[in-house]
Parts: sequence; structure tokens; C-alpha cells
Amino acid sequence: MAQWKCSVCGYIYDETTGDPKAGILAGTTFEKLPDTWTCPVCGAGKEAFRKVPTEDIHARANTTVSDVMVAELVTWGVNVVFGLPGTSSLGLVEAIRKNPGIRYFVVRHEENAAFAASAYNKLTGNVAACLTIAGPGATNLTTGLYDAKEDHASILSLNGQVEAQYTGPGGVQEIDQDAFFRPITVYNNTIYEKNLAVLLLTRALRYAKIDRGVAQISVPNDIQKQPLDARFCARESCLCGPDILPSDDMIKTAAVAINNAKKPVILAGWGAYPDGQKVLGFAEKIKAPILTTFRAKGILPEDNPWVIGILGNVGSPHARILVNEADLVITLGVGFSKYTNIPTEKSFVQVDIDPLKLGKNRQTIALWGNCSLVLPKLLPLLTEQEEMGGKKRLAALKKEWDLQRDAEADSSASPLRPPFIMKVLSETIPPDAVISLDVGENQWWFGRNFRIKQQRFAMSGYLATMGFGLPGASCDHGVWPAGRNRSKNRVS
Ligand SMILES: Cc1ncc(C[n+]2csc(CCOP(=O)(O)OP(=O)(O)O)c2C)c(N)n1
Repeated sequence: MAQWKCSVCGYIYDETTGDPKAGILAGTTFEKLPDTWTCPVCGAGKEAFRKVPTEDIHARANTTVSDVMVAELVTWGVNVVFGLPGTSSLGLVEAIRKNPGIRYFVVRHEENAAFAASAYNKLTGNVAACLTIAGPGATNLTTGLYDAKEDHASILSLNGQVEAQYTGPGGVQEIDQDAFFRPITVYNNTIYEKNLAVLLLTRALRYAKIDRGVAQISVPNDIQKQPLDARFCARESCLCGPDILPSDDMIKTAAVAINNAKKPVILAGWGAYPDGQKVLGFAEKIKAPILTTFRAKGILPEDNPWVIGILGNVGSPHARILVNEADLVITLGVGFSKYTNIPTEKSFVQVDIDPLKLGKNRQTIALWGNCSLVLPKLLPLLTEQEEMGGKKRLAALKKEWDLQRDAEADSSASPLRPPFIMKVLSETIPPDAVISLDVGENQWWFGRNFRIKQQRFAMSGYLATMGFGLPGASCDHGVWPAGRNRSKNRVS
């Protein structure tokens, strides 16, 4: 006896029960139904019905749910997973072991897996993944994932879960992971039905990328090991990331404001970090100094004549002087953290990918878009300004700041003072090193006194949590994308 499903409304005709209301006896096969019979719910004809498959189409697959999920991760470019294995995640761990396109980095405590994944995304822009067991493995991720949430790092958190029949009272190592992760995540789900495994995974990856945050997927232990044939799985598509550009009119309005400004300054934030050369071209054209937020330190080498340094409480007094004098502040991907302390009474041209960050006051020309796309659109509309001695003044201010920091770096002080340590580190850390910063005094002195060259650096920005430094540095071990051509220097 088979079941037939109406493709219009979903009603199921069950041959075992028939359709008593229409006088169709129990045991009547679908073929024997009169041609005039219609769906008792929506009235669709027999041609709208499809046989409900009784056999599991995945039963003969030689791949498991885990194999298919891991292959999907590789397709999306997720080739690094950090975590700590255990009973409820072994199906997924085994699938990673078998797949040469992805590597599992084992940590001693899951918090470090989340920190490493967060740092990995901050340093490479690629989605990173964590994989832990259910319950305590999942809860241990919290601080690291919160760091990712606050700093908009895209992470997939894959977590084991106990078999469905053990959920609820009596379950061991079982918590309601969807509820637990809800405040941290941009997407959150448990795969209770293997047919949905790829669909939910691909949806999670889209959320992690587009909403720039943590997407969490729990996979019960038994489901991880069930057979699954990728050919019969629904999925959502890979996305490269949204290209957002403001209208031409808005860009023109911003260009007019910049062309009319007498003393503009550029304030570059984390959102402009990948676009150092574009920011430099912009500064050179309008002859404006480049200030940065703490997180964007190193967007360009500090000795570049247009870079004045950090604005904020780890910054230079000279950056503060310049922003106070400015009649226009051009902010590029800046989060307006309290540490940057941007004078909000100023006029702004503001570029940001997050529309809710835009419009910090009434005098803002808000450009909703990616800095990497907005800057090339804006640049041709800007008037090349004459060099009127501004560069000379910047050089003088920079010199003053360097001399002050040199004077602070007293090598004879005992115990050693942080400015001296930072001076030595500035002179000894190779220019292509990756620096992962922890939280504490070291962070403040690094921000203020370390003279950055081409090093890449990451830290826990908004959460400002201790514990980020070491996993952040170890995440670089062997996972730095090929072609980046960095040496193996990692500093925490
Ligand atoms: C997880 C966490 N706990 C507590 C703090 C508060 N906190 C910030 S710095 C700091 C002390 C750090 O001391 P240390 O690691 O010795 O670094 P130092 O300040 O000497 O550079 C503390 C407790 C924090 N930021 N994160």
C-alpha cells in the first residue's frame, strides 16, 4: 500500500485508508481511483499527485551525512577546522580525516578553537570553522565565539549533539544548544533530519558570510553517521559576498563635500583594512592625513608620510590635533568605538558596509557600501589638491611623536619599561610577521609605541577578551593561505 502526495497543497492520499468522505474504500490503490476524483483539500486533479517514496533514496550511498557536509565545506572554501574531538563529534571528525581538502587543528580547550577561528577569519577573510562535542564542548566555545560576534568575524560553529532520543531529561552532555547559542549567533539550527543536512549547512554558511557573524549547526551523533547521497540533497548557493555601492548621486554629493573641505582628514577603520593602497591613493590626491582606528593599525606602514597613526586613547596626540582641526572627517569602515573617541560634532563623509553604523550625526553624508568599491568610484570625482605645505607639517608632527616615543624607551630603566620593549620589538619583529595581540597593558603599549611595518595583526577588538593572543598566533600555523608568501614568523 502506497501514499500519494498532492503537489499543490500537500494532502496525502493513503491507499490503506482510502478516502471515506468521498466513499473511496480502504485498500483502494491510487490507480483504481476514478479519473474524476479530486484532492479533498484543494480540488486538484489526480495528475497533481506524486507517489511518496517508501525506500530511503540514500540507503545505498557509500557516503555519510558527515562526508557530504565536509565535502560541502570544502566547496565553500572552508578548509580549516579548530576543535577538540569526542564521542558526539566523531562522525564529523572522521569525515574531516578522510577529506584531503580540509584540516582539523586540535586544541586543549574549546575556547582556543573559537579564538583561533576568529583570528583566522580576521587575518584571512575566509570563513573558519570550529568543531566540538555537545554540551560542555559547545559551552566552552562561548568567549571565543562572542569575540567573533562582536568583531563581525565569519565563523561556522559545528557541534556534536546527542542522539535525538536522548534529548531532554536524562540526556548526558546534552543541552539545548540552539537556545544556548541564540544570543551569539546570526544563524542557529540542529539537523534532526538527514535530508536537510546540506540545506541547513549551506544556509548557515550564507548567514556567516553575509551577516558577518557566527552560524551554529548541531548534528546529532547518530545522524552524522547515516548514509547520505549528495546527489539527492537540496542546497543553497555559494555567495562571494555582497557588492554594495551607494547611488551615483550620493557619491557625487560626497565628492563635492570633500572637494570643498579646507582641512579634511581620513580616518580608516577595520572595514578599510584590506584597501590600504586605495586609501593611500585617496590621501595623496586630496592631500589629507590618514588616521586609523586601533584595529586598522598597519593598514599602511607607519613610516608612510601620509600616515599619522592611531586616533584614540592608545593613539598619538598629533592625531587628536589633526582631527580637532579638521573641517571634514572621512571615515572608512569605522566602528565609532568609545576608544577611538571621534568628535561627533564634526562633519562626516562616512563609508560603511553596515547601514546601521551610518549617520552618526546630522552632518553626515552616508555612503552605504564596501570601501573597496566606493573608493575607486569616488576617486575620479575628486579634485587633485595642490601640496600647500601640509606634508611638511605632517612630517614635523610625526618626527615629534617618534622623538617622544624614543625618549620614553629608556634602555637603562629597571625594571624594563614597556616603551623600551616595544621599541626593541619594532626593530626585531620581521616585517612580514603575523602578530596576534592579547589584552592587557601589552595591548595598550603595542597600540601606542609599536612602529608597524607590513606586519599583519589581529586582536580581540570589541570584546577585548584576554586569551586571544596565543590561539590567534597558533591559528596561523600552517593555515595561512598559500601565495600570501609570509614567512613562518608568528608573534603573540
Ligand atoms: C577574559 C578576561 N578576563 C578579565 C579581563 C580584564 N583584564 C584586562 S587586562 C587584565 C590583566 C592582564 O594582565 P596580564 O595578562 O599580565 O597582561 P598585562 O596587562 O601585564 O600586559 C585583566 C584581568 C579581560 N579583559 N578578559
